Amino acid sequence: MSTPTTVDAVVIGAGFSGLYMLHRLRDDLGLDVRVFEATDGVGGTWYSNRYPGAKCDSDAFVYCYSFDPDLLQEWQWSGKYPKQAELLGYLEHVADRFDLRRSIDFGTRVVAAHYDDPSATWTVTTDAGETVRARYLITGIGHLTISKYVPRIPGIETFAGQWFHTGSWPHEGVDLAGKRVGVVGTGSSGVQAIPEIAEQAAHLTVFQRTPQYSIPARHETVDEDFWTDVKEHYGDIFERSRSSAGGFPWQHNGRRALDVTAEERERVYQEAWREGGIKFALGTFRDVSYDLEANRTMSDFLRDRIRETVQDPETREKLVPDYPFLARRPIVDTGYFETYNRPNVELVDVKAAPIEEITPHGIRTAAGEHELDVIVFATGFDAVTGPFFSIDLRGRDGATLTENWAAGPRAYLGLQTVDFPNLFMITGPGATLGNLPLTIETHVDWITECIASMRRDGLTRIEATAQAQEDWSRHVDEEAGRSMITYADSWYNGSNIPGKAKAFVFYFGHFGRYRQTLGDVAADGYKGFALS
Ligand code: NA7
Repeated sequence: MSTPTTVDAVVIGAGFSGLYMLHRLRDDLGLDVRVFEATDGVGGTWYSNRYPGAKCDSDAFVYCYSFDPDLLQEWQWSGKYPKQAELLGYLEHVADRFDLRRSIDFGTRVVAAHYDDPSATWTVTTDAGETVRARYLITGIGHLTISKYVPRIPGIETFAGQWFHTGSWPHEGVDLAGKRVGVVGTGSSGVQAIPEIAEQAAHLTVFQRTPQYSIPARHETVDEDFWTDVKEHYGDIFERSRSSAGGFPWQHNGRRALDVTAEERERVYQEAWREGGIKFALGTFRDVSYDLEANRTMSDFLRDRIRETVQDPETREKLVPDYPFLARRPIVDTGYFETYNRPNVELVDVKAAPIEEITPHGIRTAAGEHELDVIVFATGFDAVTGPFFSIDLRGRDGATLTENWAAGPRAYLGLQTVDFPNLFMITGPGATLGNLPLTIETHVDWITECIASMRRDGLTRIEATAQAQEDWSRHVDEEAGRSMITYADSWYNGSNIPGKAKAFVFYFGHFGRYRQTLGDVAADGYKGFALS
């Protein structure tokens, strides 16, 4: 073990969060910052998720940094929803443009971080055996990437073919030509991967537990005029996004679905459907996100689109969800439902006949065996808590997050958690989700201002108070309770992982108002935080 070096701040992760945090602390505050990144490159989620079809499913023109007007002008996206390689290229460009790589240790995983109260510092240990002491520890570890989830299906070790998780797809790709491929899981990753795998493989079997709603991306529908307009109005676009409900530059139309005629509803939904993308979920009637009856009109519209797309009656009915749209994360696709019309694609309902084991030849469900050469687990992640629990984090008096979060993760404003002074979490539990780069910028800017103000005032320690954390967590639960999220299980409430505590991991309230709250808290002398 080396003698610890001392810096002002350690940042974990070099994705959207870590890169911007580094830039602000190092280049704006002049702090000494070390960034540790477990992989060999920048990009975080966009470095790791390389499965066929991996794409952005927020509109790229706002799924990017907004902090530098020149960066906004110089970068050109290929369309609405670029593929992973393009997003990775963007983040690599940002790293080079702001000379960030020189402060990042790549291929270096933080294995432990222990807090020392008398000195109000963190001692961080890496898998290279280095120890670094820092006043501030900031996590930019993402919600998902580190903690891939592969279900424990008996017999997996006997499988004679190859298997992969979508989140750790080999960089050199996988040759699926002529192969019989099985995809387990139909979340965002599965829905993106399935159409591309179907084109490459000889045969594709999709093992679906829960059917999904999905909105066509229509990646190609933006033209040169669109980009000219966007670039002229970027200032206004981000202004609107910052005060919007979900971090996007559009709002609902101000009307209630149940106040208009069925014809008018159909017209509005058809128009949004033709435009495609995530805007469909946020940009029509105001009440579809909180009123079950209003929501039903939108859910029915989407069910009709599935039924009119999928030709085989049996497959079609398996694909129609029975829970409300927006009860799970909205999915955006390119040719997902159409894929089930291909002769080489078969849908297996594993809710009706669960997977029982993996054999040397494939997957056996209660209804029979499916022979496979390759299995793709698009089975998601142990979200939010998984990445934190992968590090031996110890707060005051040796407190651990595993114990503190046994009933579900809790954090004040999604930024700090009790017993862990000077640990800032970029988009930690209880933060908004929405258009993530904007949430990330919001957090990074807030943390930067907070650290700058502490330094001005000669303060060395900041920690969320138990009361503030408790109040915020109650508010998180209330907002979730008002939304559609309560009507289905998913990684949003921890229920995708067997045995995991069921708790809402994000704040589903209004993004603009959340930003306002953060600003008010800071203006009010960091209300809810104890500073010393
Ligand atoms: P998700 O959205 O968590 O989806 C995982 C999928 O895997 C989902 O369809 C699950 O079915 C399915 N799953 C999980 N375990 C099993 C077992 N044991 N058997 C069969 N099927 C299973 O992960 P993604 O990677 O697609 O997306 C995660 C986020 O990444 C996404 O929301 C975006 O923010 C980007 P279930 O629906 O639980 O019945």
